[in-house]
Amino acid sequence: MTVIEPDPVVQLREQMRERHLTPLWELEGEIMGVRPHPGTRPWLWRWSQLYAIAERAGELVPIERGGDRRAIALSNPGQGGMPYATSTLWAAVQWLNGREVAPAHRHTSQAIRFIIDGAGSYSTVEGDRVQLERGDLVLTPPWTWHDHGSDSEERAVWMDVLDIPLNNYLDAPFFEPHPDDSQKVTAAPNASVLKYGVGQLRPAWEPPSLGRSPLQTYKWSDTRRALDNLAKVAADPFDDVVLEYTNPHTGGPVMATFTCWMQLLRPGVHTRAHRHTGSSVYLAYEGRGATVIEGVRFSWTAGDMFVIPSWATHEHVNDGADPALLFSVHDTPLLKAVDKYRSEPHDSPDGRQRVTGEFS
Ligand code: GTQ
Ligand code: FE2
Repeated sequence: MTVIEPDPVVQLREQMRERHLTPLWELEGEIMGVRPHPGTRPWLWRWSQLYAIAERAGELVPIERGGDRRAIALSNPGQGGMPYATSTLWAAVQWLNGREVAPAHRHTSQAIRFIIDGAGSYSTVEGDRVQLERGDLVLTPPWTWHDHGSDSEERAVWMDVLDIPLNNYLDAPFFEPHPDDSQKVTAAPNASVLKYGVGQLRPAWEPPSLGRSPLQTYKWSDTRRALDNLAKVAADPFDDVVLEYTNPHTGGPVMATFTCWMQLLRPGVHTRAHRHTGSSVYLAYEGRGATVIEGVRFSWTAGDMFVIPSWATHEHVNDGADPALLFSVHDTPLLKAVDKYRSEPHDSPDGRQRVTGEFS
């Protein structure tokens, strides 16, 4: 009879398991990838479907305390059933019926809205009320009171983007309902636009606002003018005529964790492809075109929303006769703040990917 001694390595492994310890040598590839393999998938939501669903929710579902908003989240199929567009970004279509109020609250997730149709609606942020008009970008910095409402009979609809997934990952969420549905308006109409809307000039008695943008609303007429002016003089090989919305006092992004862009793809433009760390959410604002993501062509028309995951190679195409406009939100400031931003151009002579399929 030979007694079989238990294998000491197997024993050690068992002891580790019992003590909630894991040896790196058994999982190195999983835990320290040689390149990003995001769960987030390239995906696109069609405006016709977003609109029909939101409209139906407007008929069936009242806005009540608890949910507070009639917002419908883009739920990326690679996010394991979570209502997240990417690993850092929440994106939603929000629908407000005429005469409705979406009650005041505040949270540590920062938010922006990009207005698709304002139709007599407003948003109040920390006592500063602005009319929402198509193409406006409205900021809700962390922990600021905000409510939305309508002075007309018509519905308003817009895109929300928040850093909810990031905030939850960091175990940093706080939320508080305001005692009143509508907070008091304490500022003159469009006060922040009147005070800070000409970015190169600042009220001389005030110190610059460094942490976040003092401008609450970026009006579409200003954005459009800047875009048309830029198109006369310069463009980027990867993104064509593209503007970043900035904090006018710093030139930096509007908030800490994500940044917003408005981009004009001129007729006939086909950009070079590249990839970078960080994820993005897009709204096709006007016109039509396509974005090739990892070899798959995502054709879009106005109102469609789509996602580009981290490190996914992408290029934009406008093969039509009219300009196409894209609004987008990127978590780049976050990646840069933690020193994890990396980018590279696509390695092919013409800078384009080989198209292997079409998203459907
Ligand atoms: O409008 O305040 O899509 O608090 C998600 C959470 C919108 C909002 C969203 C929110 C809001
Ligand atoms: Fe909110």
